[in-house]
Amino acid sequence: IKAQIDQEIASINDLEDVKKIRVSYLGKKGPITEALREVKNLPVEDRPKVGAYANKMKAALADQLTVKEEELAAAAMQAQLAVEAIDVTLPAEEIQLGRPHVLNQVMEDIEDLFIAMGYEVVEGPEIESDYYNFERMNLPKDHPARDMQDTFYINPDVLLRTHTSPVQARTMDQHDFSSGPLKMISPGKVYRRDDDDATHSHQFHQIEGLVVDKDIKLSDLKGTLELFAKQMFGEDREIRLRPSYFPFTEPSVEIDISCFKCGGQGCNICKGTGWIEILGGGMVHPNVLEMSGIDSQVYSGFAFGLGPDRVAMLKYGIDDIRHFYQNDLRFLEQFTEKG
Ligand code: FA5
Repeated sequence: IKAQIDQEIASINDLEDVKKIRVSYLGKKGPITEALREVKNLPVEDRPKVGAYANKMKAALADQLTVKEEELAAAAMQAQLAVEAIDVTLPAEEIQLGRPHVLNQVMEDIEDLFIAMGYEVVEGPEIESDYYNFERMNLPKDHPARDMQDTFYINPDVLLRTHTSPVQARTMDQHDFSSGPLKMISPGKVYRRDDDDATHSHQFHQIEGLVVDKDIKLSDLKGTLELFAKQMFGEDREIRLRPSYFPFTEPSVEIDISCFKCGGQGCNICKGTGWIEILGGGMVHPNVLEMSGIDSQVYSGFAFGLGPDRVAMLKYGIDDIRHFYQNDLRFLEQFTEKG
């Protein structure tokens, strides 16, 4: 047996072989265990000698197998280290760092300004019902003013929202005035069947603003937007209100911002007039308040819809809105985190 064991140990290749030898020689049915079991049947005088010899063989084999196991484990570790070796002297590959899109940066800057004025940020769905997008904005079916905002319909009752104004209705429906006035902004994507050109895109962004409380006046809207313009673009900016029409506000205004220092940043998109329209707004129409169950005799509000794409164009002197959506890295990389 000893010679056979030695031969088998010499031919071990892996841990599986070690296991097999251990089971076949040291297992319950192995020859050594068998021999030890037989000791009791031997003549008394032979028992100690045979027993001692079998035990010695058992211990020696167990030791040999343990040594083999350790050798195999060490060899496996060496092989793994060789495969996983890292050459720390190799030059590193350049990592391409991402950065926030310039439009997201501008939207966050605008949000921060309004948050500082106590506004809450609210989100609404981009896939919107006709009911919230139009009817709750005082635009019943077949109202001619629906032509101002043609959109992409998913079915006759569901569409891609044309403006962020439906979030006004959704928020007013929820608001409890016993907790204080309603002051919210709602940023997001909107969609229109507009032909793309330098200042129009079929998908663009808006930031809705809404304040409802007792005694809110048009002058509050003007003061708020003046503050916004000066903080966003600098103290020398001015705004001007032009009479306009939206079915959901009365009176309605369009608000332009001055392109200061003509010939400088933003002038090209002001088309020589010195002004660019960046938002629409007005006093919330009593019908819109009443549809949310708000008593228009007691409460009044102002609302506005701001175009951050145009704000970004003005801020950075970008002459074509389409640059924002073409993902050309040469354009996008010009804008660092802080603008
Ligand atoms: C509206 O969408 C109204 N919901 C705004 C409003 C809200 C009025 C609350 C009253 C009360 P208007 O269609 O003018 O209005 O769009 C608002 C702003 O979105 C514009 O001033 C402009 O900055 C931007 N805008 C409109 N159409 C496009 C377009 N196709 N591409 C890029 N920006 C656009």
